[in-house]
Amino acid sequence: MNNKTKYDAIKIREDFPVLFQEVNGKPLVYLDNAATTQKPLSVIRKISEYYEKYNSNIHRGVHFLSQKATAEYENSREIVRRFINAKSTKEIIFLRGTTEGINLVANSFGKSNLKAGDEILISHMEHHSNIVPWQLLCEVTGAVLKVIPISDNGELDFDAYKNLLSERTKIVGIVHQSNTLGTENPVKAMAKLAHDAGAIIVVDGAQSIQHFAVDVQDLDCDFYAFSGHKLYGPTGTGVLFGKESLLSTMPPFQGGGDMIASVTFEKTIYNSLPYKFEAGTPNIEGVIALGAAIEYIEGIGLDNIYSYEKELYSYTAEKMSEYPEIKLIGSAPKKGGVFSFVIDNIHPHDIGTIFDLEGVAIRTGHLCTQPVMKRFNIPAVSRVSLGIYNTKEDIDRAAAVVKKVLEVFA
Ligand code: 7TS
Repeated sequence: MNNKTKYDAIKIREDFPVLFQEVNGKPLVYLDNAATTQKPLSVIRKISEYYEKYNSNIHRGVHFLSQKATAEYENSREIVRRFINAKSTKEIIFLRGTTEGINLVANSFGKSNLKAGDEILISHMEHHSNIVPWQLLCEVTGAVLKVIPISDNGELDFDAYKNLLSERTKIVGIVHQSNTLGTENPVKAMAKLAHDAGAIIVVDGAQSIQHFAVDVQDLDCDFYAFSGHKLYGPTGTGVLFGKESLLSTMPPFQGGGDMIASVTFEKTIYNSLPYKFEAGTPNIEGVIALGAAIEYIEGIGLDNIYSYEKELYSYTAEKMSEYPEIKLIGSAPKKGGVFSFVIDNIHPHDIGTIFDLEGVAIRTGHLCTQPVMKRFNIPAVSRVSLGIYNTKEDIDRAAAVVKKVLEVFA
């Protein structure tokens, strides 16, 4: 699809078989895309193709099947490199997801570079997976975790960020787009300041990679982690981009097969990049199908996705504003397709249950961002999160459920 072609969500929907079913007697509406996205047929077929035609272990067989599987796996690496504009495939590490990517940086870079008194700076809107690995690192190194505050509309306090940076700061960890507030953070400007202070920056891209174009060289981030399953690809797959200059100095995260060049009982020599960080048999079919997912997304075009989802978010906000009982959590001027809300005196889990009875899937709870809940003094939220196949009709269905919720609890 080029920029002149009209975005056709109805046509895109047809590529997603799971969307064509009834739930509780109503046609399914899927609005839980921030938790995970559905998979297009091209991804599902790529997984079957692997098992039907060339299931085999990679990087170790001279036989045909192994060579074919290895070529497909490495082709995905090149697809990812191109997708995020990394300089080299040496900088693309395949892992289980965002969580594992951040844990790799904390364990490998963190343990070998941080000491007592050093500081790690994260924001108040981080997902638990960009909080806990740093706390674990602080426990073993004596480093200190510092938190950049956020404003009442869910924006990062950029002045506070500048003030918190110092020669003690060694790592800045920041979410590119918040899963709860939708806030898009100014990663490029943050990277510049982090580098000026002598720190590295690790970006949690779990909620950005599927919504807008990411260029790791332009952002000048040191690490960028994302999950395949939120990018219309398989679960159990993910990517950690890391600058070669850093990865080459870092020790392995795990030891085992594939990550070595030679092993004796006296000494092991590690494999070259990126294999040094890919111990053991990976999710081969998942990584191969992740390549298909990225090609699918590229076929629609991230700029098209970005503008369509912006438009659909505006429609969502407008529809929901018809109910004064709804309180939106997160209204930063720059935000993506995430609408988290609370309604006084109605628990989000009750809201979620009524949505489900009406065939509309949304997420409720603390969304693995308990500090955000505390910041806004709420126990939990209900969240509508948009994907490429959602339509205005989906939003109308969600708004109709809100009406029902208000009637039930009147
Ligand atoms: N970072 C952010 C910003 C996330 O939203 C999530 C998952 C993760 C990291 C972890 O990703 P994983 O693939 O490694 O598990 N977020 C959500 C969510 O919002 N609802 O369910 C999972």
